[in-house]
Amino acid sequence: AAVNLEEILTFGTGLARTVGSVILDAFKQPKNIQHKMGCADLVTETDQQVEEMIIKAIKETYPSHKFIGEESVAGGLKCNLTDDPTWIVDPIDGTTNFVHRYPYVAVCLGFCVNKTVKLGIVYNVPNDEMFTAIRGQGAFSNGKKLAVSSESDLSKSLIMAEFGSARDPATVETVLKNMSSVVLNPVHSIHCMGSAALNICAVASAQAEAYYEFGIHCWDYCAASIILEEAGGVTIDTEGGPMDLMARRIVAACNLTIAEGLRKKLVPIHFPRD
Ligand code: LIP
Repeated sequence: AAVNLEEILTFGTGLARTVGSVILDAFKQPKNIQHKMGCADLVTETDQQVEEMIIKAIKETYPSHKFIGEESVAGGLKCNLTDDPTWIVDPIDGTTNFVHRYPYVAVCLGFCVNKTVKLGIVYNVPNDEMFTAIRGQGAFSNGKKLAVSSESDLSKSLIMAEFGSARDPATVETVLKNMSSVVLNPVHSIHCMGSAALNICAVASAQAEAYYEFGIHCWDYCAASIILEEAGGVTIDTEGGPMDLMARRIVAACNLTIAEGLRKKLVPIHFPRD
């Protein structure tokens, strides 16, 4: 069946708002926190509940579509992107923020056909900010068209980055080494918002010039990547060339000059592919 992206966007934004109200209700309540891959890799019952709601709703409306979801993969399902229409879902990007009531928490719905991201929805729940993009049609935040920063000097840039969730000393050392070589470039500053998707949306909104991270997963950057591209920005692989959705790493920037300048400062950190 032909895919109608406008119809999917209407459905997806409605779904993001519906689960957003569940997230908002839970946001201020005490949380039942569990750990996944390590002491800093958190999950709550809300992550799991919201992912189930999202998958159930998509299955009812689009029975032929496939999914990759953060909590389903954590539960043992394989991360298998095919040419079929596929939703890549992060029920709560910024789970650490959610746990600490730090108000940058997003529902991420990416939609791929032929392994290409066609549509992205990132809903910042506490701020009620809906980022959307359809390939070729621009990017929007609450309906307002987005355009990236025109800065081309890395030394005048604000960079978004994260500590990530790995806590083995060798990885942490390289994360810090990368932050140090970026800040000494120099750059104006490095900020950590605690959500890969919202970091990328900040670049799409001209609130920052670039973001990079190693160790993220496809659901953390799928939806946001098209929002940035449609706002006029670029997403590249940390080795150069186009972004690889399954490589667990990205440099996202307002333009290629900034992206390449930043990329060259980074020592790669290797994670198994999604
Ligand atoms: C998290 C990110 C965060 C990043 C972590 C993790 P989660 O996603 O968005 O910014 O540093 O590696 O992937 O677990 O909250 O969906």
